[in-house]
Amino acid sequence: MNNIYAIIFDLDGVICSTDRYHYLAWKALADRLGIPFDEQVNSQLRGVSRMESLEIILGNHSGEYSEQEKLALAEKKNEIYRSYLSAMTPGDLSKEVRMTLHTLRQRGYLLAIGSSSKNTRQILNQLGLGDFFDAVADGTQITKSKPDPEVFLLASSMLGVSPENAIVIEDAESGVQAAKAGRFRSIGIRSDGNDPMSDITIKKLSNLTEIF
Ligand code: B16
Ligand code: MG
Repeated sequence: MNNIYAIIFDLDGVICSTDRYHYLAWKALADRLGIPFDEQVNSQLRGVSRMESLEIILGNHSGEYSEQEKLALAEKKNEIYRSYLSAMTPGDLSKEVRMTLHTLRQRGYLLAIGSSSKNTRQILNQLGLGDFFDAVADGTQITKSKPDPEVFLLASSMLGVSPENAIVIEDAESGVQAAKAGRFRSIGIRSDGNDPMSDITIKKLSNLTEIF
């Protein structure tokens, strides 16, 4: 692909399957609150910050909770989520992802993470990727989560590359919107191969080695 020097990866749902753990943790919280929660609601949470996710889940019930109670609920969800994370090891990094990352590095691309997650550093460390990426931009360093482009703009500036020379790899609609808002090209990962919003759609991460 022309003039691409850097590849910025989303984390949850692209590098690892922690999106499943987010689902299970939010589901446990919603069940306790007696609020309906399913995969359809969950799909709206991809790439969205923890507090914004809570607002989406609470929906019409949002006004029934004080700000302090909401912070406690988000903390409870994070506690459940982190209990899943604690069991992760380098063995949870799929061979496909490992091979793809190493091939792209060998081919000379700069590689970065752009994630809304405040748990990014822990996840990368547990997967054995703590020192791998050339830049890591995450939820601890930004004020606006996806679909705002802040996290991707931070990643590209850390790399010293302008948005037109970088591409974003995303599984979430909010992430593809964030890429567009930051004037990045984007590749969407969809198992059905159909993502009308991204510039290119691939079915699995290893397809990147056929593009770059
Ligand atoms: P945390 P990504 C996002 O990560 C997740 O997709 C989203 O579901 C989550 O709410 C958000 O991180 C915040 O995560 O609670 O760990 O700070 O997809 O941008 O890598
Ligand atoms: Mg994601």
